[in-house]
Amino acid sequence: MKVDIIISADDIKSEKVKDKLVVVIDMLRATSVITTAVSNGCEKVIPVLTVEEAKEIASRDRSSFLLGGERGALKIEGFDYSNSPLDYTSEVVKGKTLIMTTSNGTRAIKGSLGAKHILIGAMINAEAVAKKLLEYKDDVVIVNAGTYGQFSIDDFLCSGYIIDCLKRHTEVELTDIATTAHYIYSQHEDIYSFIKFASHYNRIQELGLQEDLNYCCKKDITKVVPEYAEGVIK
Ligand code: 3SL
Ligand code: MG
Repeated sequence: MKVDIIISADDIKSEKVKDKLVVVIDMLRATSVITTAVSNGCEKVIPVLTVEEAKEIASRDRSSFLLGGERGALKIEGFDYSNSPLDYTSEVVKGKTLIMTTSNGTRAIKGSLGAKHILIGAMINAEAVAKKLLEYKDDVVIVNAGTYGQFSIDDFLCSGYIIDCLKRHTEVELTDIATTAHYIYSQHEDIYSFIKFASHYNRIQELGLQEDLNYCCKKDITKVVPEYAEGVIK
């Protein structure tokens, strides 16, 4: 199994993801939100690029559609919830459809169209993602959402952990960037000793959202692996 990494949503090239097994990672916080919502019984998540599109879809059935996401890490005016995974409890999401737009994560998901499978990965479901990749048995491209088109330490570290999980079960052929992600993870298995240098980690901390960070840095608290197909994540 070959494993490669793309470092941000802006760096996705369609020929790099075409027919590949893609894992999209935005551990802070979009893919942690999606994984949490689906784990807690959300029926489906519809990722969209713009606030206007999200509001238009939600207006079709306000009783079963939830609006969630962020701009600048903050709740969007008129939305039900922000991009905090802790908002998406089973009381809130059970049986609902979440319409979601975020700065980087939803862009990375939609930018990966053309892949054979698009899995949603985070620290909280990394081991389960690795197991699903082993089931699908194909070459893997880990798409890091990154932060506003830039490389982001958080997603890279999470990629390293998923590679570590894969390596425990199979032989992997890593590109240089994938080797680097795995090396950095292997030196920082506790996560905090390296993620503390990530600019986005610090932005979320400055907003007083340490509980979100603690939650998103937990490893393997769910076995749910959401998958994006035909416009919806389930
Ligand atoms: O960029 C995204 O998609 C968000 O997850 C960023 S934030 O953590 O909500 O600011
Ligand atoms: Mg992010």
